[in-house]
Amino acid sequence: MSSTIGITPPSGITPARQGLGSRLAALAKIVELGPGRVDPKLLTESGQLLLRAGDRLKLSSDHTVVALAGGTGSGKSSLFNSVSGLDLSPTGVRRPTTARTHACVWGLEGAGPLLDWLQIQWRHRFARASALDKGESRLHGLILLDLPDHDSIRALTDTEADRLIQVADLIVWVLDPQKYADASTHRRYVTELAGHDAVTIFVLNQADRLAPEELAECVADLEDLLRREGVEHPTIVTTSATTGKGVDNLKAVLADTVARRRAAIQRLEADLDRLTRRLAEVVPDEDAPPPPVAIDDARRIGLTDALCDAVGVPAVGEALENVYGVRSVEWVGWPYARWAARLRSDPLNSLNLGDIKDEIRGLTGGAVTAQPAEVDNAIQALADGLTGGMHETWQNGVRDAARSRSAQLPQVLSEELTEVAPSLDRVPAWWRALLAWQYLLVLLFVAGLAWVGTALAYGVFEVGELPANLEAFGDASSLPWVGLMMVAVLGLGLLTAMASRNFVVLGAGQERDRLEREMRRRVGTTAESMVIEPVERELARYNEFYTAVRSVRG
Ligand SMILES: Nc1nc2c(ncn2[C@@H]2O[C@H](COP(=O)(O)OP(=O)(O)OP(=O)(O)O)[C@@H](O)[C@H]2O)c(=O)[nH]1
Ligand SMILES: [Mg+2]
Repeated sequence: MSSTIGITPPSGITPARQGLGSRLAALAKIVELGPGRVDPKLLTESGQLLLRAGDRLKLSSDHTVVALAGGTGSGKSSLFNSVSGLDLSPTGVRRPTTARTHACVWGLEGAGPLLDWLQIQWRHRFARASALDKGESRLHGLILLDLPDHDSIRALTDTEADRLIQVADLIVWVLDPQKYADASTHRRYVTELAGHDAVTIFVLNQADRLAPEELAECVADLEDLLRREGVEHPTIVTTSATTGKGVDNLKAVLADTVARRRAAIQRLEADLDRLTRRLAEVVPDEDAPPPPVAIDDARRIGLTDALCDAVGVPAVGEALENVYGVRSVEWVGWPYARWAARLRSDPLNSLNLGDIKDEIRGLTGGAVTAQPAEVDNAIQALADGLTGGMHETWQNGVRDAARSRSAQLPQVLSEELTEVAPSLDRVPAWWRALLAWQYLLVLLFVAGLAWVGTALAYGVFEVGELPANLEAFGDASSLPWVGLMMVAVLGLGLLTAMASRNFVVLGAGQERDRLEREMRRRVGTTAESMVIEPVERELARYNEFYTAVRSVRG
């Protein structure tokens, strides 16, 4: 007796067609964004599925394409004839018998383009005429395909069976008791179509060859085998094409599928699910934090800091501050101290200044050796901070984007910094004013000296007579006052020099700050265009991809 065992109604996950549409749109996005990041084979398969889905959804939704597949001699053609009630497809003992796919259509209207798409030859298309349809109206919309066997050594039939197994809405695996555990059926297709429970039926044909208890054993064994292959809820129907037992059960399952008109969508959904599982391997788990969309301020600052260090901005700033300090002595120092130092001809002083100037010119004059290794480290640190949780291929993508212009970066940075190189010979106006002031004081001192000389010569040693209008200069009593004035002048000069020192320190600090700020700004702008922007583009691409994978999951 034929029986229907383990029929599990396709689970309730039957999203509306719109759901499938948006999932397919997400898949299209993945195909667009995936190259270079996703296994090309997977992308090719995704592209093929998109094409197939596009085609199938455009064609008749009133028809359900059911393919009878299986090894040669299992009884596909016999079952095809038995279900259709006509002797349409030759059966035989010579293997393999069926070379080209035969199709029988219940309700031909509108099926033409679908049959064309399935590439069924005209002479192998059959229709159940309305006169013959009595009692068969429940199968209206069924397109039953009798495939060539899928394991034939003949490449032609093999390809055709393969092709139609890929595109049919529902696959009916026809197995016979001798070969149901056939590796080629199970390994090559069943494993690949695991997860397609809703659109796969297993028919154990030639049931008449077995005793009832043997049949039950066989079914249990097959069920076990299928579960092991990953088919969670196998639908198994036992039939005998020759006696007709169980064929009605098979028809009932087919009628149910045809009536719901969901097989086409369920098939595409199952294919999509399968792809999704593989695609999901390149994105983090659901509960992982979502990837960053943009680079936050702290990371931008971190990168700018690191690049500033790599090009030696603080060193340039410090050198500038030193040059400023050393040079200021020439202008705002106490002239007497300077002259005394010169007399001592302290070569170290001028050498130092020369060295510092050379250093600063070196740092800013194109020879800014923005240490490539340090630049690279800075970029690497940025990329590493962003890619936590990402799949390796996307981590590499972000890293590559960050490094995309790193070869030119040191050069561009040094060019930028050269433009803001400080003018080392610039003299602030207040330095000039102070110099003039100090020289004025020196003049006063010299005048005082002359006065003292004159007073001593004419007032004390009385070497002669001064003209009447210059008598005051020869008056010895003026000596203490003149002396006092000279001490005051010296003291004023010294005080001015000391006060200036503080202003010089302040000014040097300000100059350094101004220079460093400008350099940082330039480094920041360069980092923005050469590192941050490419990385953000890649992050945006990853985010789109990530969202698409989420959407394709449905
Ligand atoms: N006893 C018995 N024999 C069957 C049954 N179904 C098919 N056969 C026989 O098995 C042989 C092969 O049947 P086909 O229907 O040609 O098998 P097929 O799967 O179409 O084979 P290919 O076209 O070569 O792939 C024929 O001799 C059939 O008569 C069945 O249920 N019981
Ligand atoms: Mg056949």
